[in-house]
Amino acid sequence: MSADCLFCKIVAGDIPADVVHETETTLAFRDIGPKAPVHVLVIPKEHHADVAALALADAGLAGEVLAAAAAVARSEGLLTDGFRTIFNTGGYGGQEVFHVHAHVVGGAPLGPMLS
Ligand code: D5M
Repeated sequence: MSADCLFCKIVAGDIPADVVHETETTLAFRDIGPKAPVHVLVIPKEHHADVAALALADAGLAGEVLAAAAAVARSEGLLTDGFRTIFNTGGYGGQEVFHVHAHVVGGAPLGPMLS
């Protein structure tokens, strides 16, 4: 746990979240400002700043985050028409919360990747 981390506070239950999926090591909850009909964030409960740091520190846990993202896509009904999984990383990547999270977005056509 990182003291000033928003998502660590969600894991700890200190800040409420609309949780849609949970495993021993991961948590998934709806984004507070959804950019699509379905917009869920999937995080490891353990604090890692971004996906690059997570993959270097614990590739197995990175895989568990991806498996949780796929489980969310299935439970949210996104597997038939498709969805997008995004890890914003660092300043140029547009990352605002420095606890690694996968955005799982779908429920409508999303257009070209970088638009
Ligand atoms: O995305 C960070 C995302 O985190 C952004 O889409 C808003 C979301 N966010 C911020 N605070 C909350 C809370 N409290 N609940 C749910 N979602 C939240 P990034 O990739 O870092 O730019």
